[in-house]
Amino acid sequence: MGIDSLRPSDVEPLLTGRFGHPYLYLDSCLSTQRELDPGLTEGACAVCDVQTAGRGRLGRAWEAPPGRALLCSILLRPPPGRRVAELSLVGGLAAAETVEQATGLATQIKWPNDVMLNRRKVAGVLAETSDDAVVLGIGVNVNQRRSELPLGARTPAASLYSVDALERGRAPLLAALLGELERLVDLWLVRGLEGLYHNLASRDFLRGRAVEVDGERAVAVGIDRQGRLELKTEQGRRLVESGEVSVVPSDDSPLLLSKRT
Ligand code: BT5
Repeated sequence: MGIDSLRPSDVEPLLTGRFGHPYLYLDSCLSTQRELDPGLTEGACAVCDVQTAGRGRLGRAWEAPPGRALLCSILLRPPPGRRVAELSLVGGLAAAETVEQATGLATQIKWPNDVMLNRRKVAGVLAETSDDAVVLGIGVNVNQRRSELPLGARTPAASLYSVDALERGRAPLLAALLGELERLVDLWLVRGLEGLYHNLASRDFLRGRAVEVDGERAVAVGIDRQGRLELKTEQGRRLVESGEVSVVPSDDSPLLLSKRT
């Protein structure tokens, strides 16, 4: 493959909708999350080839070697009163559909913000508010070799390349991601999460799995219609609005649903 670039001259001709305008490209930046002025129009997008301080949630780091991944942030302006957390799910769905179309392989959403391919995390989403805007950051692992993926992550990582050994141009993937995100955000604006619920529920990675949430063991019932995670615990059912979920290895699970006698 020739030079795989995300410069405006390679990406802008592929954009078909509102998202991606204006398109701000940097070879290197701390984090694309810092590059969007909240006064820009909805759909403004910041992209770089490498981040020196890429971030995940709760102060965690997002790591990708130069030139291998999609690292982008998109400015959104949800109407007042809408739950920003839902936009993480919308962004996750957009990334999931884009990866699925590119690979032909099924993807899943691990609540609240991971996109899974072959049971590994291939993309992550971070929704942050800035004035009355939301900056939605999406990182997709595209051409990283196995040795370039983070080691020791709680959720093992994958890239598209690590799954099918095909090297892909990132510009068409980015254009597809922006188009998909625009379509899903428009649907969400009109119909809320309800309009995306079937798509979300059918990709629910945690459903039925033994999990640990904030130190408590539970079985994930699944993502509910408001985008929360429903859990079945020893004390009964409860809903989680946000939090950290880890999957408990199956031979270590408490078997809450069918207790051993
Ligand atoms: C996320 O956080 O998954 C949100 C990631 C958002 C990244 C994008 S890139 C463009 C934009 N600019 C930014 O600075 N951020 C956004 P979280 O669920 O907290 O996951 C972070 C954890 O995932 C880390 O602690 C690592 O264990 C792991 N990790 C780091 N880099 C990874 C990668 N490339 N692939 C898979 N896992 C990774």
